[in-house]
Amino acid sequence: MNIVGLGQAGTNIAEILSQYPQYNIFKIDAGIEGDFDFIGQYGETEDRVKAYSVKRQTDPEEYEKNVPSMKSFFRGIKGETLFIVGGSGHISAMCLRIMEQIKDKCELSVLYIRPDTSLLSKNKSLHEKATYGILQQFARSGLLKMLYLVSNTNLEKILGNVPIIGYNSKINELLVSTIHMINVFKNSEPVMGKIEDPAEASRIATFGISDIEGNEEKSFFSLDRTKEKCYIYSINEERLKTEGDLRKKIVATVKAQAETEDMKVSFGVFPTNYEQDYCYILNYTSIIQ
Ligand SMILES: Nc1nc2c(ncn2[C@@H]2O[C@H](COP(=O)(O)OP(=O)(O)OP(=O)(O)O)[C@@H](O)[C@H]2O)c(=O)[nH]1
Ligand SMILES: [Mg+2]
Repeated sequence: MNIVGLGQAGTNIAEILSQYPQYNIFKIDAGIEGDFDFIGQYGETEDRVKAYSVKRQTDPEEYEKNVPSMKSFFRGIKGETLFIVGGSGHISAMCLRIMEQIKDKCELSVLYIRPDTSLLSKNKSLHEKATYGILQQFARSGLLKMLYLVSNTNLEKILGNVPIIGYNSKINELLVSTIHMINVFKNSEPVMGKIEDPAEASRIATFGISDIEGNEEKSFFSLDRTKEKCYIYSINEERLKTEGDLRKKIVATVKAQAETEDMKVSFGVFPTNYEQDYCYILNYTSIIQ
């Protein structure tokens, strides 16, 4: 899977994902690793991690006007690609023009990091709203396979108190471990259930986590009108073999959701060697947020 990270939020998250061998990483930002136009391959992970330093501009309009041809940077890119961008950053104005250069070669999804909008200046807030709106239109019209929305405010709430120094890395770690585990399980065989693909029209999504009992679902974005849901249970293999009531618990959670909220629900149960059990959740809707 390819990961394209744009701007500070995008490149930070891409960097954490680079620890896993499953991903080819493309980082794009102003002034990363020197001021060359094209840095090329570097670092321990060599050919899996590439970085592109773009010229710093003073406003979003200039970034949008000055998108270089990135043909050689993206050479050979194909298949599933996740484009990660933080809203409100000036450089995010490049995102559509960059996506245009790769959309015919790969299956493109976007992970949109929504900043705490109450902290933004008026200009940044307008810019953020525009990007947020356009990406949703793109998703709705089928130009994106999926638009994943994630809110920094929600991530912070899930973690509880997050210190100022290391704030971004803390919330990024929660996000990255969730995305990565979901990817791993999507490519594994469940011992029970099946991860269903969402309907064609459901192209706006978010992630969530919960305990195995399904007591409290914590969503990475407060999605309005979730239409489809998938529960991905990551459970210690020994417990899967020995605990008689696990099956009942899982079926009860899934049924309760399907009945009370009238939505399509699927689930998959996956054995792991981890001591701690988790439930990861995918929420989908077709409704513009
Ligand atoms: N989750 C997360 N959010 C971040 C991170 N870094 C920045 N953000 C948020 O993303 C928003 C966009 O900021 P940046 O990513 O710094 O901006 P940029 O994309 O580099 O764009 P410029 O304005 O051109 O520097 C900010 O409001 C931050 O709250 C990060 O590592 N993780
Ligand atoms: Mg920046």
